[in-house]
Amino acid sequence: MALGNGGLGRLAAAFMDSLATTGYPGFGNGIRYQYGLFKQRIVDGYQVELPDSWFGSIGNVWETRKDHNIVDVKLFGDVYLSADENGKLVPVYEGAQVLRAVPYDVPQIGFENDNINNLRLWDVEIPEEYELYYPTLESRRRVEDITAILYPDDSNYEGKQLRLVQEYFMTSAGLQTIIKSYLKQGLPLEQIHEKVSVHINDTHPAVAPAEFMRLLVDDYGLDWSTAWNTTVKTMSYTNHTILSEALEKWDAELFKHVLPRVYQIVLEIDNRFVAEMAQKGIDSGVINRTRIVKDGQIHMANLAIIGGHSVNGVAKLHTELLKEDTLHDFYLLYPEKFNNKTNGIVQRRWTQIAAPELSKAIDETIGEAWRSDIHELQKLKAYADDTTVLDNFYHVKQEAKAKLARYIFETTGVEVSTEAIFDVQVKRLHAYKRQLLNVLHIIKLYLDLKDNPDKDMVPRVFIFGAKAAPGYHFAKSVIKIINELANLINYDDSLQGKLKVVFLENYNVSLAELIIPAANVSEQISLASKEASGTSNMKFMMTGAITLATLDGANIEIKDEVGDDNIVIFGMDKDAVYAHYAAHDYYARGVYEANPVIKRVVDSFINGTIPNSQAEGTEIYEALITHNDEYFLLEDFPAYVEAQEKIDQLYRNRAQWSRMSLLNIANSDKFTSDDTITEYAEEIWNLKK
Ligand code: OAK
Repeated sequence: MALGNGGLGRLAAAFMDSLATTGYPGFGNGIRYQYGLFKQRIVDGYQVELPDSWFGSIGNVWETRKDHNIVDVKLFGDVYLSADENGKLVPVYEGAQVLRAVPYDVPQIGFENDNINNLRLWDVEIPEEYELYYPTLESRRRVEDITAILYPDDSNYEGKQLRLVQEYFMTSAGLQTIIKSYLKQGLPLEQIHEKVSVHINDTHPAVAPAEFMRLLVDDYGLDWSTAWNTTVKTMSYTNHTILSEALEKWDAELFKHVLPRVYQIVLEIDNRFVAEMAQKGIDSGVINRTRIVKDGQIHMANLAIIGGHSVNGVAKLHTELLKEDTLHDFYLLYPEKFNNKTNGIVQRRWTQIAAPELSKAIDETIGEAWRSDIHELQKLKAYADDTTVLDNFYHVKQEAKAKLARYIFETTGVEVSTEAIFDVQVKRLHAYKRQLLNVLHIIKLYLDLKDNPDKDMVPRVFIFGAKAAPGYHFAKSVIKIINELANLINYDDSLQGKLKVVFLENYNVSLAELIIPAANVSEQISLASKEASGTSNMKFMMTGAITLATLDGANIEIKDEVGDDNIVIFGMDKDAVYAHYAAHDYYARGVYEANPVIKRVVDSFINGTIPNSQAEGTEIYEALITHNDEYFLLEDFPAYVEAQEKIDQLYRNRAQWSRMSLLNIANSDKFTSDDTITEYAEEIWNLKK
């Protein structure tokens, strides 16, 4: 089910799997989108988006509709406060739209245990008693739109009303169900935090603390401070990005229009927060930067942090950056709330399912115990100098490469040799991830080979997979350039097959299962500080690719595990990047003019070297030179070229490369999501198996 965009969604899937496997009672809530993330086709080098009608003709055989768990969700209308018979002010809600939230449950099955957890996907329907309010097809369609389609933006935020409705619809339905099921145990509502934890996975469900307050106060009659106390103890929040363009901020007028009662509650939370902080003598600048409602906007991350007891980042560096920069003011107010939970991956999917031959080779070397206890992989270290074992693993990789080579030929018509280095960058297309840096290097290799066809290099196949958000113009231009570069290079006989470029359309989890085990090089080249964690980096490591990386996200922790000799690191670190921000001293045109190699590579975007891409080439040239290269590609370029030359040299020594590869696999156990989820359960949720 493509019910997510990129790393954030796949991580949620991993956590659901790990919760069931480690035996924790953990349940997911999501939206039963009719259409998941778009299917990508490449036509004339351009991305074309097609609908992902994943229900097909047979529907989803794994789901069960649960009519007895239907709840209603109210939107729009007017709310005013009126005194009841005891003089207590109660909200009166008039003219609201009432929608039915219908749950479809999808079992989440643990690995070789008897645990089944539940992923509840919410669909929307018009309640029978309100049918008359929807006399036209158009009015019915507006309701259906709520669960029609997943927004295809990754790490980017669009302030669209329908999106707010989607977020609230799912969050309210989920929270109502949680309260009802808790109350069935006959326990007092004000102690719900002792039995229940609600985790806010990025800010998309960050309306949760306010909605929980509404339910506790309005629907169940708790007084404000009792309700607030239990809300904060129930809620916790994970931040998945430091990019400011991804932080959700709703226009206050829009929010008030869609959720009039929740808006009042948000205002009350905000007022009380400001009063409490002022009373504690907190600096007014800090209060202003951390409050929820300001400048006509509702800051959702602020609501999640104030309304919960825990805030975590998803890799060590990311959490440090949250504390010292992005969320620094909050860190001053609530240091005890901050903690790190480095991401992980489901080893079962990325070894046993995606890499069966590799899994068999591991069995033959250390036995089968690693299949249920991934930490057994460490035993592979003992074979780092065993030539028979290294040879076996080498052939397993060759087999995976052959499988991918066949797929490449069938889908693109391009022939690639398995003797070449398979150099892979697969992830969402985003400027900060710097696919363009990879492209600059490919152009350099191409120009070098044109100058000197006898250049001594190990043949290289550069493999890309990436979806661009449909409205992200620059990202789409990069896709077009990659495809045109591929056309230029793949059919030029003078290159003697030393260079190939392949863009595989419709990158998704299934394709990842084919591509990742076949990779020799894992490109993790985001600008230091920008990639919160990354998780494909872990999947590549676990299947024996060598990581070529900047010191960003979880790359740093991968380096710590494998050691400097078994990874290739290059480029600016986070301090160098921040130093440029502080000094405002980066000048891309200067770098370009001072370095003839860079100049030649960058000029090839505008001088006709890459055919059929004049507009895209100009856009990229301008991003780099006129708009001052926001992600410092040009400064990192020489170090990247050097790192790539190191890869070339290392690969020539098959024994050494195989040793590095084996040590990567052996140390990858650190990144199992089973352990990540155990840390969430023990340190944040206080959850028992
Ligand atoms: C998407 C939309 C809004 C905010 C964050 C994202 C997102 O996908 N973040 C990604 O989360 C992954 C899981 O934690 C991380 O590995 C990626 O680095 C991060 O970009």
